[in-house]
Amino acid sequence: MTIRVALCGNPNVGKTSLFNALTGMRQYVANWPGVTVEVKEGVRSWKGHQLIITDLPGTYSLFATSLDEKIARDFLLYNTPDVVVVVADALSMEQGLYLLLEILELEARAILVVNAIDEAKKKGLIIDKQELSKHLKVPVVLTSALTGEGIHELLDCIVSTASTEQKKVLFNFSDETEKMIQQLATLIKTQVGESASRWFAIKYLEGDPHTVEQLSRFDLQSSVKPGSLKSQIARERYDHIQLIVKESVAAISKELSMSEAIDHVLTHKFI
Ligand code: GDP
Ligand code: K
Ligand code: MG
Repeated sequence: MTIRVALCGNPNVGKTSLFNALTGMRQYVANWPGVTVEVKEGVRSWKGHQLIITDLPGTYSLFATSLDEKIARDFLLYNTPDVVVVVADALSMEQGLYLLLEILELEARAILVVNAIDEAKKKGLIIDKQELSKHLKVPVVLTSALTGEGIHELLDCIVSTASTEQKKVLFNFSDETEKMIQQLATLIKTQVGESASRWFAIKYLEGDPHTVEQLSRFDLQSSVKPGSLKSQIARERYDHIQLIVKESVAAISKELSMSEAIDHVLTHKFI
């Protein structure tokens, strides 16, 4: 079976290092018409499967503001890879988990990779992948692109995830927010299609410029203002992430208190 895999994540979390570890020398620059940012693809045979892996540009969110973000997002939206590997840095997982929650809204088959686990161990942090996986409802692999830890496990995980059923929406917002998302999704579903309607509704309520422009033809402004739930949606995602991190990260080092351990991983503070 051929499995198309997208590697995505925030800048500087080790995506390209993982990409190199996964594909070795079998890589090339993808020839995507109209795309000026260099995107690499590579192949890897694994247990009878052919993996085609794309190293997407770094992105903090799927809110398409920069060219890099637009490329990553369009690839996920329109090329629909079989498996999306979301790479997070073990020492600043929070922003990576935020991106993962957004990607899950696309109903993608996702895997969370917590990379630089060597650094986390050095700092005395324990990251409980079972606990993370239980809360996020996606497989979690701990890797180090530096030492090679977890690379074979990741390859196995990609193969097994590719054959699982497509995931449904995994994070539910508050009742109030869900109600607005569903109302808007119903309004736009004949235009954008049933399956993408939730995604577009969320992005419209977040005020995503690309979505607002796409939906501008439908005169929704009389019923819902674009961006009206921008901070609400972000806050609900971050609250959820903070809970997950608190349950999944522990300290082994005596010099590191529990709260210091969590502070390492939680970089975002809501005011
Ligand atoms: P990208 O921007 O996500 O593609 O990140 P890169 O692969 O370019 O890596 C960014 C930096 O982190 C480089 O200096 C890598 O050597 C380093 N790095 C990547 N993965 C690991 C890892 O697992 N452990 C450690 N200690 N460093 C890593
Ligand atoms: K780094
Ligand atoms: Mg890179």
